[in-house]
Amino acid sequence: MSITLCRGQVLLRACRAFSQRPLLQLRSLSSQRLPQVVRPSAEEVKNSRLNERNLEIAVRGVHLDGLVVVEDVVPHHYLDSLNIKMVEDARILQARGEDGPFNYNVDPIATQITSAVLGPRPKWTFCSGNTAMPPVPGGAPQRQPVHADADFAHPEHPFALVVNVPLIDMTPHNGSTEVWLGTHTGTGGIEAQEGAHGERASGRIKQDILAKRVATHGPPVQPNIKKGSVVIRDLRLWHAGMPNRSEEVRVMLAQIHFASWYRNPMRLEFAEDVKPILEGLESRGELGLEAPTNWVSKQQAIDGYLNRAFGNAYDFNQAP
Ligand SMILES: O=C(O)CCC(=O)C(=O)O
Ligand SMILES: [Fe+2]
Repeated sequence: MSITLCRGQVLLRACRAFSQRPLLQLRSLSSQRLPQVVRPSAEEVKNSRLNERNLEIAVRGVHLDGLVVVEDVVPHHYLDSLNIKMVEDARILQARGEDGPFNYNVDPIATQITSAVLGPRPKWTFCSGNTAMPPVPGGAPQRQPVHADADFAHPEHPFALVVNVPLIDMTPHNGSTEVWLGTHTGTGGIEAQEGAHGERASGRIKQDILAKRVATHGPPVQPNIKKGSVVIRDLRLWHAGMPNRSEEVRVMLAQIHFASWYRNPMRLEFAEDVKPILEGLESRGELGLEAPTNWVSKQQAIDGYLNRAFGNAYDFNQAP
């Protein structure tokens, strides 16, 4: 595990001006489908490698639900130090009224799962985070519209997986992401969406289609995700950022792993002092990823990381 200076940015939900739509009237179906959770043994955690049985469970979750949770893989001391820095940065960005970035890790178990689904050596070209800010005094907590991050004509087989790492326990109270399990396939792709790529709320799912999905499959879920977990989500899965009703800033790291054949032209941007860390991981056979990177000086990285573009300014499509 390594810590690297990253190109990404923190998305401040409080600042993201999604149009507010009435919440769906959800018909309550008796059983709510929860995500598959993998609980690795101490041995697996120590070796940073799932055994065959747990890897099968994880791969099944990703294929059938479009999402899987792996508990207890990221050491808390690492999350805590990152959280102090990122909450500080989030407050700075909130005060500026902008969206904005930070620091990162590569988790071998996450890469083991993404490689099992996407094929060997996925391409890591996006490194960022999402921050759910507590409501400002007098402000109403906001939610995002239900959307897919794949807001373009995309392959119908797995091509990209988001690796999310919450820095604190994530609950419905502090804005755990709402997920619509199983919607990554067979739901119409971009036909189900409105809001073209580049618009503020691109990829949002049409209201009538959401209502139909609830009627046939029941409501979505806001799972409790334990600190230390890694959540792997198909880029096509419907989901939404939810209001944080707590007093604590909720930061969630986000990387994207693309299949090696997927022609996404994005590149990471890291400070030069990260190079030996990635090279070290690679030489020990521990990286398991392609990481196309633009190297910048440490000063450039520090000066620029709070001024990067926000989430949907990035293009996850592939070259023709
Ligand atoms: O912060 C979250 O819970 C999800 C945010 C998200 O999906 C997005 O900004 O695209
Ligand atoms: Fe999203």
